[in-house]
Amino acid sequence: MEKKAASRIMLTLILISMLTLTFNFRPAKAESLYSCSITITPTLPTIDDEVKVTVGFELASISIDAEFGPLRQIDNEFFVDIDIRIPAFLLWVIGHAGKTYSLGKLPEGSYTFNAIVREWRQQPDGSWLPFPFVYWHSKSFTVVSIAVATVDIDPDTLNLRSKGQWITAYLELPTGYDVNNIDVSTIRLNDIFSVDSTAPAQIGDYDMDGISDLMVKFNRTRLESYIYNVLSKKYGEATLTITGQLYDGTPLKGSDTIFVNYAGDANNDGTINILDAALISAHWYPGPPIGPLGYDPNADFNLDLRVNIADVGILSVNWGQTIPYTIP
Ligand SMILES: [Ca+2]
Ligand SMILES: [Ca+2]
Ligand SMILES: [Ca+2]
Ligand SMILES: [Ca+2]
Repeated sequence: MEKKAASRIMLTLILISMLTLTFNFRPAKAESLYSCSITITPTLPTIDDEVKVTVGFELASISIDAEFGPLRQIDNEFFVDIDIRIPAFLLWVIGHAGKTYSLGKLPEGSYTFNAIVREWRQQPDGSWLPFPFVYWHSKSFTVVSIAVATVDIDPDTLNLRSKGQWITAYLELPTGYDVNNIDVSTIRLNDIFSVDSTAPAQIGDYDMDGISDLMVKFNRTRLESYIYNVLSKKYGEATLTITGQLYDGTPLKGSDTIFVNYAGDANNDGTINILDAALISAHWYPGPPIGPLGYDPNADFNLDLRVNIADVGILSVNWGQTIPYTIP
């Protein structure tokens, strides 16, 4: 232990002893020795989020032991009773990571979480005395509503042959919300991709259903590389989620599912050609005829535990193409 830290602990020990003595004689003047932290996750919860509260205690930068009671709720207030024990000597402090309470999903509104703390202080003879007051630590937070957007991503199917600079998303908002109020700079696809600024967002009604929609575009090469390399999705459905905010801070969220086919590279050399076709034939399964090398998942592009005509079809869609390159 460093000298500085040791002297800090010594100083705290002396301080605790002094306060303990003070408390024994003049309880009304004594103050809490510990600090309490209450953390709400996520910081700005929506009606769609599970709200969690983490309560922890520290004494001279050391997490301290506590007995956490059950969660109680009265209207928009949550309460927990907590007993914390402060040993006579700081070196006896038992580390404790705190406790996380789940408040579940909550309706829109303002809430307060209250930690009601009773402090037990160990006396020099080893016995425990309850501090005559309870400490009340509170944290307020707000649960906001969410505008659930209808999202249509275009195209519906992506394969290695499909060309184009962008992937387009059309967003519609439920009654009571206006797509003109969407702050386009806050829009993200799968929390990562922002809207391609070289393609201006437009408001129209592309599906002619009478509900205005906002059209935004995302860089196609980057998104394809992400689906292939990060989501490791080579064949099948991929769900893409759009999030963002209205100018008044209301979050919006919506998803669409597209179909991707980037499969066909059975030998993982980056291109789809006759070598991959040869592997399908060599691993043809279950046959007849059974391929001489038996089943191999690398040749089973749709992962249905068969290597057959369906995999040939998947390969032929992407014939002659290269797989999406990695975006750093
Ligand atoms: Ca679609
Ligand atoms: Ca529309
Ligand atoms: Ca290949
Ligand atoms: Ca297959």
